[in-house]
Amino acid sequence: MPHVDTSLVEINFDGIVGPTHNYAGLSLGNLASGRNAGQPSFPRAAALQGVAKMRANLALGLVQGIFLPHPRPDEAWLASLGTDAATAGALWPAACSASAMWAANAATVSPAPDTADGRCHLSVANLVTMPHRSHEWPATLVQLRLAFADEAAFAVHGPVPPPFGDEGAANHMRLAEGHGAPGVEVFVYGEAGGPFPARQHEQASRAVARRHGLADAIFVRQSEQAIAAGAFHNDVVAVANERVLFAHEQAFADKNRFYAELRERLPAVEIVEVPAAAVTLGDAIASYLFNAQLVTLPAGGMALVLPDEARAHDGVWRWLEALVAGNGPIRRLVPVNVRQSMANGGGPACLRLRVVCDPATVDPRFLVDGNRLDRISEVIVDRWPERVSPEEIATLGAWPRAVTARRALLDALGLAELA
Ligand code: SUG
Repeated sequence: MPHVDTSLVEINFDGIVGPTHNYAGLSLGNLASGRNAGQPSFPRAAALQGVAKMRANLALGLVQGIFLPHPRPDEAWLASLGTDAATAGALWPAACSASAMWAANAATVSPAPDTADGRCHLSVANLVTMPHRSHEWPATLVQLRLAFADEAAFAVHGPVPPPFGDEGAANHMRLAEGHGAPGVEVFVYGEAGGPFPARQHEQASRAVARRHGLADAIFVRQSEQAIAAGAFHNDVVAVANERVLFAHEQAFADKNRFYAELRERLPAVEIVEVPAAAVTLGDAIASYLFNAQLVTLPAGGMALVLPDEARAHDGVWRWLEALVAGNGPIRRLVPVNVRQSMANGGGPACLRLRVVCDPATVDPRFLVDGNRLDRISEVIVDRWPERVSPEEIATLGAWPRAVTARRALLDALGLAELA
């Protein structure tokens, strides 16, 4: 039996949806982003949906963390491009994007049992493929360095240098006998050639694995069919938790080789595969059933925290109900409403970054209980815009209301140093 460190638990850090949340159609290959381009957005509802999801996770007995919205519009980024709010033109929507909410793209995390120096390693993702996401990493890095400042427990790395695109944990899965046991880390990369950009470069994945000092890593190519069908990240077609891999049959380019490798490294692995005959790739992407948080419940068994859209899809829901009725490890379905995020291609799993660590080693300002979520909700209700349209965004100037709203949240959480 491998050594299991029982002080280590999985914490889900959710990105709080910022006050500039909008639909600008910025992500080629992300079908929801394209479909909803130009629609009005509802930042207050979006942020409250995120808070409700965190409450649902707390109710399951899970430990919950947060990341804060970034300064948007990003004036510093515009200045580095020689422009500003008045003259940004086509760069303006990218400067305003609230895309940092999708914390699964914030970083790749290798828990302590997997790394050579026995610390939990985090590499901030460079997100270079999409302009609106490419300027997230500096503000993410500041938060990672603050939340995980304990150098005995954590090592926080800067971004992999361009041109190697790295989209963080959305293309990374960890399989282990338990959170506190040594794990196999799986890096899923894309390859250019299809109709949409492949956002995760193999060399970025390999660089992260080397920097984290991983003893056991597997590199797997995402299938071209999956990217072409709209799976712009692996977490749209697969998710793993402890010894369970839950994946679509067409998620990987060479699944037989991958599964064989996985079984060799982790004989206890359980692969729950959804056949294309039951759920097509198109239906998987439309319903986002794989963009679920697959979590271990404190009382035992696993739950899938999935979007309401999965329940609304008859075929998908029937398949899932049969799954939990069987004798497998996934015992419970927990649908949540994250519709505002979903309309930009971000499901429950996109909104969170998983970090396996001892909660006592994390800056407590980044952890939440019911009371802290109440405080966050109050600021959102008070300060977040109810509705914004793209026309308004185009004529807002520097968007002072968004700037003061974010500032109020930082003050309420004792994180004014992030201003
Ligand atoms: O990078 N959407 C995000 C969604 C990210 C989802 N993350 C994971 N699958 N882990 C993206 O495509 C849309 C922004 C816009 O169009 O306004 C956007 O950036």
